[in-house]
Amino acid sequence: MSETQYQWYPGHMTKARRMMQENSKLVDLIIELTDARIPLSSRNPDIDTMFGNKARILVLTKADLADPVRTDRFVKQFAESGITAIPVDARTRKGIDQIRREIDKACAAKRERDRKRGIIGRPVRAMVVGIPNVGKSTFINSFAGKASAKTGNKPGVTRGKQWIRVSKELELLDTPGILWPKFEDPAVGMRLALTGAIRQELLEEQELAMRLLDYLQENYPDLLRGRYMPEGEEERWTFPLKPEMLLEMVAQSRNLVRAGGEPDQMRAAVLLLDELRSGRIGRITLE
Ligand SMILES: Nc1nc2c(ncn2[C@@H]2O[C@H](COP(=O)(O)OP(=O)(O)OP(=O)(O)O)[C@@H](O)[C@H]2O)c(=O)[nH]1
Ligand SMILES: [Mg+2]
Repeated sequence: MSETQYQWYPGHMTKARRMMQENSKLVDLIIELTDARIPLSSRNPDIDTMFGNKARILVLTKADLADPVRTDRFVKQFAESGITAIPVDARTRKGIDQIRREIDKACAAKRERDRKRGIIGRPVRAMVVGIPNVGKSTFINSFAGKASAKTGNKPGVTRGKQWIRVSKELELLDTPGILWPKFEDPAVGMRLALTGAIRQELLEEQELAMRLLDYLQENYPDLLRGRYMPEGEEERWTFPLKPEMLLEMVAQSRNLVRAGGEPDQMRAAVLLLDELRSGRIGRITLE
């Protein structure tokens, strides 16, 4: 996979970025969402320059899909560098209460300033930012306890800005997902494609699937075997295998064959990527 494939930056993201910077002065806090499966690769390096030293909290979304052991490790690593990172599972609302407390903590100074100036009851305003499809709108909905923001399992669902009033004390600004113009490390682009932050059509499925299989063989061999080992053929498919062979193994395990009996790598790749994204292979962290 060549690096140039990831050098792109759609115009609507430039627009979104401008809108976010303009709204920066209206908010007390930035809630930065990252994907728990790729907590480093899903952090937009531009956020620092966009919002300077505005109060910020870090949320790791889709924790239900990530490897819990690695999530714990990342939370500790972030804590060591002074960042409170909170894993959430929007489906069960796990983590939401802790975020509420962190918002209160992060805004305590602001409330005190307001109080001294005689301003009472002004709500805290927070901007929710993150890469496409990371779960910003879903997060806001689970926070608000109602479906106020439009969500969908593809990048680019939210296009404009939308304020959502969570309570008398809190208002959240939903924003469109943005990326950054160039991925210095091509592996970052690959991880963003695997988790669904970049539209699939932009990438070659088979190549992506083989990279994934190689990673799974190295990091989660039991999950890989458990789901895709053709019955009674453990001896033929002894790890380590080349990525091409792993894809063939997936094809065979699901009887995906082309006319003539050759394994259908293309369909195997699509199936594998789909099963990864939906969590059916297991709880997997990709870095
Ligand atoms: N498993 C799981 N899925 C989630 C979670 N949060 C969000 N999703 C799913 O992720 C997909 C994207 O969610 P959205 O809330 O639309 O993401 P977004 O960040 O607003 O996306 P854009 O507006 O396109 O930038 C949806 O299919 C959600 O159901 C979570 O905690 N766990
Ligand atoms: Mg959205």
